[in-house]
Amino acid sequence: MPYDHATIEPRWQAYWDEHQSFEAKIDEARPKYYVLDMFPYPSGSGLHVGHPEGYTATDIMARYKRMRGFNVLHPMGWDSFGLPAERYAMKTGTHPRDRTYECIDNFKRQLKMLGFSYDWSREIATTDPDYYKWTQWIFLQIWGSWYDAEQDKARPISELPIPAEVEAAGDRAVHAYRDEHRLAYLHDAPVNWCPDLRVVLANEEVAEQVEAGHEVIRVPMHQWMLKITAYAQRLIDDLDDLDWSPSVLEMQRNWICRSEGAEVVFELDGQAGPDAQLRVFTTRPDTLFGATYMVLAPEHPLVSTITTDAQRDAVEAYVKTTAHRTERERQVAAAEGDKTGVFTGAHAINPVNDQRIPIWIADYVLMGYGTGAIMAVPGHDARDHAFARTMGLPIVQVVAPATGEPIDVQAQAYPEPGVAVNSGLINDLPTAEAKQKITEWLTAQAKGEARVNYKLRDWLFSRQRYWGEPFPLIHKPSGEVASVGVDALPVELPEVDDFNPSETGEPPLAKALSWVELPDGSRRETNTMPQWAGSCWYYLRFCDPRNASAPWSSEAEQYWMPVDLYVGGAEHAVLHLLYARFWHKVLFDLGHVSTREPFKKLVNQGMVLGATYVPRDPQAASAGPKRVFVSDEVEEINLGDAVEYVHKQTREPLTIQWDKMSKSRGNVINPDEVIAEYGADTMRLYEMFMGPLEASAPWQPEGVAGCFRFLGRAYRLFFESPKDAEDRARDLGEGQGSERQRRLLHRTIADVSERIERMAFNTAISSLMVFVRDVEKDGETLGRDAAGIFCQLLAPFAPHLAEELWRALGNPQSLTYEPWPQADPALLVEDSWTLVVQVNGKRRGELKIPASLDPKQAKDEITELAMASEAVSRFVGDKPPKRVIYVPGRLVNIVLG
Ligand code: ANZ
Repeated sequence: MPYDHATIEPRWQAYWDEHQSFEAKIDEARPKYYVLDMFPYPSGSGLHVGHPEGYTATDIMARYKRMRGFNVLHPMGWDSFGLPAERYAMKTGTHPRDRTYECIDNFKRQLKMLGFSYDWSREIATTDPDYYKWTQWIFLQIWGSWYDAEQDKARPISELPIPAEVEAAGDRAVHAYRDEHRLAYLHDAPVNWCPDLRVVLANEEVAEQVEAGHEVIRVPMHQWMLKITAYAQRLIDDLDDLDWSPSVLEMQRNWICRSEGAEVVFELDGQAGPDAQLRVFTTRPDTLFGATYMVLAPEHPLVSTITTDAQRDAVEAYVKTTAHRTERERQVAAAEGDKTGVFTGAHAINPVNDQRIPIWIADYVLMGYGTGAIMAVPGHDARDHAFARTMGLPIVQVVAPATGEPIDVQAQAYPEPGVAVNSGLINDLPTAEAKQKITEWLTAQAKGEARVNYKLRDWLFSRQRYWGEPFPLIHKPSGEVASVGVDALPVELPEVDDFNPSETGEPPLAKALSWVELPDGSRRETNTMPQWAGSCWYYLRFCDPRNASAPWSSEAEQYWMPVDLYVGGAEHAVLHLLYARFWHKVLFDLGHVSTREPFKKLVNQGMVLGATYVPRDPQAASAGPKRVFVSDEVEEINLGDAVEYVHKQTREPLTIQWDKMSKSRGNVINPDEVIAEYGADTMRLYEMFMGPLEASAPWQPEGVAGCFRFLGRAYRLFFESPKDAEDRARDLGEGQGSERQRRLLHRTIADVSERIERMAFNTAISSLMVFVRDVEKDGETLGRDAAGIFCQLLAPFAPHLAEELWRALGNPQSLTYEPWPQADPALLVEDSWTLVVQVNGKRRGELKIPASLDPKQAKDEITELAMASEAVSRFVGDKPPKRVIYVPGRLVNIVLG
């Protein structure tokens, strides 16, 4: 009988379940290891082979660390709020909850089939009221705090100092003052509203709907915002202590994007008073003398007040058109040199030279960055240059290359640093010094100051959706916002029949009137939280998932946190990690968690790529509509050293192409099928053997079959099949076998251990493969102890088979907690002895002969090595030597004729 995964795997899965082998409990006596996967959104299509790549990697680490004596926490759960279930509800009327839990069951079944060593007793779903109760509780912590810039941390809002004049103005004023300072605040922020579909779209969804012919407009809506910008600098600084890949660290830094510069004050011409000022942020205050006009974002609050009557119609029309464009579209258009804008009719005074310069509005200036207004320096900024050329505005040179090389700023902007020219008090200064000097001057004149800006924006935290966490807030008749109180948590979602927003874009919850309207005339908040919310803190809940009185106990948090290893897709390199780090820092400031950062080490697994096929002939491929075939339509012809693909019916020659797996491309591999045919151990092994964990790699069926054959051969080292009978355990040898087998074994222990530590799993697997191959080649039966150690080494990768073989050796218990084997250093040194090589009696060199070649027994091999050595081949031609004299253990003398 061949290796029978179909009986072995369910048996061990049942065993682990029954014995709760992976249940984690706090144990101060053992070091802890917290290894976490990015938990999945349980989609309707189930798992594809891309998911288990990361999950197998973490499972290897979890199993390995347990054997190393660590107390391992390895949990799994569901990021189960989200749009697909809501869309499905709109289409079918099925409640998103029913659909979600159906999908969870399917995901769980699939994950269980793969034999991952999760502590399932800690399973959580973000949609469970027991879970989102605490998501709401954390929101209340954030809402209940302000950021103290002096202490550089969040503090309870009750500790916010209230200025005397606010205090004097009464309760309402105090209330309003607090609301302005909270880390969660209400703001009229524009959303992407699609009137046809009656949905608010996320930025990344806009393009798709516009292509489908739907109108999408930006409309202002009352939205909850989280003040993540208060944490910008800490979110940058604390990256230094993390063991994350340089590329992810870079992406985080770029997203937050710190820029240093100055804020400069321009007076409005012909007006006076503090309102008659225009503030701009610039990274190049040294170019102030070259500012020939100013630009406001169309949404800038000053636009309506400064616009002259003559320009009003044009300005209003322009403001209206830009409202239709998303910020992304505006940025893209600006980058492509598409410059539009309108003159407001107003002028400002340049503070360095009192020049009167025109004020324009244009949508390449964004309201959300800096001050929403710029001084335009067309000589040295490419965007301003393109705009000035289009609008016929003056261009002045104020920086020259330090090399003295001539430039023509009329033709092209010169954005590089250099030396200031035509710039009054900073003339001849290099850019860095010029910036500093002009900033000092501005500060002294009270016309500006040094300023740091971040691209990071506050986080738009509300969604007009049903399937999300309700906000635990109410709006009182007085207009004040209040917490429902911690005792009233969770605020559960109301039952509704209709999951569509109202025609005006009011969220679906607004229609559940009996839920919204409270007896005292207050109304519940009807937005829900974004899907990010639940994933911002699930790693904390896993520490103490059944705690009914707190989100986690400090004992559990202090024992398990931080996460030692976090593995997930690179698509979460920015937002999820940034949001989770932000929440973590707020919780840290308020004393709820004890670490500054949640995730110590982060690894992003690569993508698994799937195959589709396109015509090989480039002309056929480009003619007519694009033709792409999926593997079912294609026949593979094996040509020995190559393969060819042809269409099964038309016989057209095709070539293979690799893409990210996706249902729409038709290149998805279903893990259920792979497991049915080859088993979970093969699938796990193959996922890890495809290449380095962080690299993307194509899914190749031949590779899967190869891994299956390897496991079959490992099985054969333990079992023989007498004719027509059940498999029978082999009679194994003594101990760790011969010296040679021991050396092989200990080399394998050393290699596998070191490679697992580095998470170089593909090479760890190859060293297991080499072991099995060499044992087979030697023909020596495996020693009983060597066999046990092999099981242990195999266990992290192919745990079902490893348990089966371990049991066959007579061990009554699972090997989950067997101590990891240690390599004996003495057996790792390659022993050798020295052979002197002579030609015609003259010494010509020395050779290192491996200790495994016995000087007395291996005469033939040793003389052959000597003949092939460089020392000899230089003297010996094609002719065979006359005589070869071998003195065992000492020398070989080649006598030529
Ligand atoms: C004058 C200037 C001269 C600028 C020059 C650059 C080069 P970063 O580095 O990305 O922070 N800017 C400021 N606010 C803006 C807004 N809301 N929308 C569009 N552009 C804005 O960019 C800062 C620079 O981007 C600022 O420095 C400003 O242009 C522009 F030779 O001011 B600069």
